[in-house]
Amino acid sequence: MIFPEDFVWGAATASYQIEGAVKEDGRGQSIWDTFCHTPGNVADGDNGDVACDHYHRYRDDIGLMRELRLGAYRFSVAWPRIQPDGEGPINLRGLAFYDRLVDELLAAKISPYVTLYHWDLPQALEDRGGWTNRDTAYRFADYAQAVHDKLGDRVSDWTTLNEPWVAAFLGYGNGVHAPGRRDPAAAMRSAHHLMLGHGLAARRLREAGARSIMLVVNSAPVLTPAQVNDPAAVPSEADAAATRRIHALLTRQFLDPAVYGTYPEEVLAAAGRNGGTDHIQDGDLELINVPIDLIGINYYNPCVVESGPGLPADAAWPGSEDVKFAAVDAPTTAMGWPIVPDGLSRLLVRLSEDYPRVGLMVTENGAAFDDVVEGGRVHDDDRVAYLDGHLREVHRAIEAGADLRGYLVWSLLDNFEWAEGYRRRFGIVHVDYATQTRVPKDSALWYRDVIGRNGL
Ligand code: IFM
Repeated sequence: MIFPEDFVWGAATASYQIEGAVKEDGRGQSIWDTFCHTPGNVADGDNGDVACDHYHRYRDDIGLMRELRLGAYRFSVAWPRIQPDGEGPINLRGLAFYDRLVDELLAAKISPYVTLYHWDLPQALEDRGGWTNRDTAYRFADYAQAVHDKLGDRVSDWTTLNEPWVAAFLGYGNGVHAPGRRDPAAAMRSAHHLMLGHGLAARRLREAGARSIMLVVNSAPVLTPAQVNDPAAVPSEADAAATRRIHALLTRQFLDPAVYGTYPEEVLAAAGRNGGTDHIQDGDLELINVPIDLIGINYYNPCVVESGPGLPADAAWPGSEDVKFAAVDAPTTAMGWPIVPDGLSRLLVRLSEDYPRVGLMVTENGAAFDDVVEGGRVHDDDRVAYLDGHLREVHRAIEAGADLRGYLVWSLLDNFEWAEGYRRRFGIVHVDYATQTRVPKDSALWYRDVIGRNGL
């Protein structure tokens, strides 16, 4: 099973999950610092103060990437390192870290894929309303420009936002993520302002000469329980309407405005029932609709729903009244997420049909398992099986015609898994947090060989 010649193989991380050094070189406070240091928000009271200490160990980590033959490394820039208060003067010492990181990657022949926003909003901006405040979108564009000014001569692959659904709906809707707000109207507003920020930043990046611009979404095929095991199953009209509505809230809410300059009617109706649509101003959709080169897909499991007459909306899903979120009959990862590899090919084929002019990249895929180190090794056969199963589906989607450019495993390192703290390990490289020792798991060695063969 061989992949296209120029297929991109790599791994992904995010700033707050691995860097640590939260008080170094002038970094300002982020909403995740505040959230973690508020008791009760994160499992075991964990926080990102030290994380994988990547801020100091990045050279060794790039050495590991080289040993694993990665062709690409997707990382995010911490906005509070660049602008401690979210606006105003650039903190050159913070920017210098990413400058060194990029140079080191290029020296190792690893392409940097830079994500500008992976959730660590400067706290100073949150104090003024965060993403519920329209001004944050404009501040984001300024910050994007500043990062591009410094790195744009060497970085060609740019991502504006990572998973705006999560930032808006877990951050402002059900409060499981920072800033921990629980307000459906705030979540809907935030989702729009994130997209406005995407459009404003994408335009600046384009004008500054960025070669490739990507928007990354956490997407999933939205299926009825019967469709999980039988793609040919025909749902009732009520169940089909439930899947359409949740697909609109999860995926089309972000990709339709970016690619087509429109919002699905289900999204406008959800906003209408949750605070109204006044925050969507005339001309906003034109600002959001800037041509992008790639859609990044973070896939972990399908979303399974059916009609649930009378049920209230889930706090993370304003507009999901009368929908039942159903369990899936499948083995699960340590996160409790069902393992359904063919959900990935079904998703990729669907997105390539819905957005045919934009290329696709799997920007995250992977799994947490309860790994143990035995005699200096981690025999994570469950993760190898997970990755193998999903890569077969990636190949299948390419054969079916999807314009898929690459695959990035989540994650390079075990890291800070947000509200789950450090107890969930997604890395292909094990991290002993007490000593910061890295041990490539069997999955890392397997992945290295997949990359070497360009196939399975
Ligand atoms: O760790 C996260 C990542 O930050 C965003 N996508 C999902 C991963 C696993 O939960």
